[in-house]
Amino acid sequence: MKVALITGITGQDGSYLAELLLEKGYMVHGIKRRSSLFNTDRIDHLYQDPHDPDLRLKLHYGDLTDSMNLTRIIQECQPDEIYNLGAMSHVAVSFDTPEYVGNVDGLGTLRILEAVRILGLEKKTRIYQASTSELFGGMPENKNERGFYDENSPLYPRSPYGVAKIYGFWITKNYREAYDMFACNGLLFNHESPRRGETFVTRKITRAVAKIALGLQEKVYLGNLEAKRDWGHAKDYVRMMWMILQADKAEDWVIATGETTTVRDFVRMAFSEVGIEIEFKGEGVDEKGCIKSIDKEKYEAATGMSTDDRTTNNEQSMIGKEVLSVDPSYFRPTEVDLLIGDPSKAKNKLGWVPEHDLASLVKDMMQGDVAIMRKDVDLLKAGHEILKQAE
Ligand code: NDP
Ligand code: GDR
Repeated sequence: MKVALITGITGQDGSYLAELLLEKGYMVHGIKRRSSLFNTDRIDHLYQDPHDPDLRLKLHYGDLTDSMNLTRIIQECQPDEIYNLGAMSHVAVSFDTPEYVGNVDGLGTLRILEAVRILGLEKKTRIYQASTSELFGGMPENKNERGFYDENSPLYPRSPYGVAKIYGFWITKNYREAYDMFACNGLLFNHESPRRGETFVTRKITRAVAKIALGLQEKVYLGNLEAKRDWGHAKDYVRMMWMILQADKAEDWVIATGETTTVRDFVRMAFSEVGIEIEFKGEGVDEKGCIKSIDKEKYEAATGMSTDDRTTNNEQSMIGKEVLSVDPSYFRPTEVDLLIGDPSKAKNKLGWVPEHDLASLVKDMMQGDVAIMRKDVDLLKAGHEILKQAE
């Protein structure tokens, strides 16, 4: 039985990757952080009793800032494959915690590589490093002649997160060259899912749209609506992580859809899933999103409610309603304006065929969030209070 170790198993990608590896028959070890509350929501459906003699998923307490802990876990598991997905992964938050992000996302990668080397596992253990399209920084002059970022594009990170991840990228490459280790970078462009963290822009939008549609929230505040991202589905991307470690040769790979979309258009698509057409008025920080029209049939099919059942407003009061404003506090000190990746190498050499496009991703996320928010509607109707959460 192949053995895998996943750092960041409690995150979006870690949870989908654990599912995939269990399906493939792996023994899966995962590192979770100690937290004052349970933090395993995304993998609770995979939980196995540690006393089960056929146990195939084992969680270890650990942290990427603790090399002794990492070395001990790797020694204990003797993994064939390590997927280093653990990170402080929020670009905006990295401006608030630059030292921490350097320690976890940069030095954390070194700690994994060095542990494998110290334990003499260089020839046994293959390592996947979660690198990122943030390394390209969206610099227009660095795109290839076809207008994409690819494996040969120059790197120019634009945040403490990007700078920490560029250390992770280069130290992975260096250990591959210096010690002949099978260590690969996946330069993955943004990938989302119903399990995406609630403060990343796509999930923030789909949650807010579901709440606005059901009458649980008045409006959403966003930052830069002009930013363009190449958004794929996390399920397709974790399959690539696995394929990268099954390749004949250790290399670095760009994984992307090859299409780019503005945050504004993502908002339009999300509202459209619940039959609501949005129009944008004004410019810059004064830009607003208002409800232009409602397709009642589509609304009812998507929400399972009539527009008149909404908790706060009925259809008439919805038309013209301002549901989106720009809040400059979400702007970043330096922004990555546009990302678009060229996945040709992965498609041609590894035969990667993604199953989702942006439309099916938005549908999947909206269905997930409408289902969650419907439970809140039921709670309210039964006279209970629902909790407000920070964004
Ligand atoms: P998430 O933020 O959802 O998950 C991050 C994981 O890392 C969580 O399990 C988190 O634990 C864990 N973690 C955070 N800090 C530490 C630490 N100090 N020690 C150990 N574990 C830690 O990220 P994603 O799943 O979206 O991304 C996975 C990886 O891929 C990350 O490295 C990210 O930077 C990178 N990436 C992501 C992309 C995307 O679009 N999703 C694109 C390109 C790269 P906890 O649950 O306790 O917080
Ligand atoms: P990103 O993702 O920074 O690309 O990093 P995020 O969803 O946070 O931002 C995407 C773009 O949307 C703009 N934006 C907002 N972003 C957030 N979070 N909240 C808002 O209210 C908002 N309004 C506009 C941002 O300015 C940005 O341009 C993600 C993470 O998963 C990284 O870990 C990963 O490496 C990269 O994707 C690829």
